[in-house]
Amino acid sequence: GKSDTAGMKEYITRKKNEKHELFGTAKGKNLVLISMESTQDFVVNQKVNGKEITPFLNSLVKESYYFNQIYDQTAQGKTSDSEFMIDTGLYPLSGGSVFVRRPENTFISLPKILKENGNYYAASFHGNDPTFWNREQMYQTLGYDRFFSKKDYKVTHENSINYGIKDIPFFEQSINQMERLPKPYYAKLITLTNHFPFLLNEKDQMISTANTDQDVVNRYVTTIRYQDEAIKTLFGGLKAKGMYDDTVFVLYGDHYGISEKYEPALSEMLGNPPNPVNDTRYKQIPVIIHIPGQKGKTIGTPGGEIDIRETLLHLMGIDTKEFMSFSQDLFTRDSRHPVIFRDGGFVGKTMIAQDNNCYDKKTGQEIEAQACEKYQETVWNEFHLSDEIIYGDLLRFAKVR
Ligand code: GP9
Ligand code: MN
Repeated sequence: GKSDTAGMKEYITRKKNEKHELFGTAKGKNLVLISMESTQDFVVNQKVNGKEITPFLNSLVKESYYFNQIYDQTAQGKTSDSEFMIDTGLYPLSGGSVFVRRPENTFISLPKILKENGNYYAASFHGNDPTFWNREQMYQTLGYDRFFSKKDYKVTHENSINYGIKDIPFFEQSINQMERLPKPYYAKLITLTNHFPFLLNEKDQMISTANTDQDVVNRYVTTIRYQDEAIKTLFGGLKAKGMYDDTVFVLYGDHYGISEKYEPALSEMLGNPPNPVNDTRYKQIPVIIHIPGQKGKTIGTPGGEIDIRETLLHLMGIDTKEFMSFSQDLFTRDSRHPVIFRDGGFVGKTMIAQDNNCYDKKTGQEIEAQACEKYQETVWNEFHLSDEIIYGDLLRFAKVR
């Protein structure tokens, strides 16, 4: 209705499009996006049995913009929801995956925006079956020029585990394809090995398992360590081929990996005392933006996965004022604006709403519901508007510009 349109307009114009000092510093560069399967933020700078579980990421964050307070906002669509948020700046649906449910919609997506602003070529790389999450169809809708999927890789019994090709051969083979892409390009690479139930051949294990009472948690450490090595391989390969310097890298965890059931064992491993809001805290995923030549810094502004898109577009010098999206630039994001989750929970500046209870963000002590109530309207308003756009296919008439 009318109020929805007004509400949407408010969201569009509310955006400051603040041109902070880094605006445009990645303009025209190739974009390499690395979606790290089930990678939670606690892995960064974490040791298990005295050994770092992500030595490469730990060195990378020292020379990157590392956002360490970003939350997983995916719903049932898991990886596909994370892809959807980053490409469109819209929220996932409360049920199912937009990739599966709305592939015939029009979206103002990252590939389309980059095509319009700099004639970028967009390709996605992922070792699983092309129809998984309906990617093959949805990628066409989103404007990808090419999808390198399972059929484009040399997949053998030897180089596979769990869902498919292991991350190291995946990256090795991807580099050869990336080399041939028209420039500038947007290449999205989606890892796979660190997927539940975190299986790995003994010879690929570069660290010993943890010793909690949950094997899922114990094995997670080994697949995280393997993925880290794979990413190191990718960077090494790109450097060797002269494909590193003129590129902006975005690495992020797509969603949690250790589900609630295993969280007590995780807390034990991390030495975290039990806390009612641990579940929300474990929703944190790493977001790392690496621009060769820039020093970077660690940034503790709270934000959501959906905010990756706006942050990136600003770095790439693209004006986003007209886009209907809920993404906010993490360099200027107002920490009073809640980071919202599809189950109605959220993280505010000083409180956390989880399972219909309100908690003090710092201590995790339950506080009176009133403290959370004033934000509840923003939560439902944002989801309502986002859903309207998706269900009404409202971007049909919008311009990419
Ligand atoms: C499958 C991969 C994992 O192709 O993206 O999917 P998930 O189960 O994490 O959504
Ligand atoms: Mn995933």
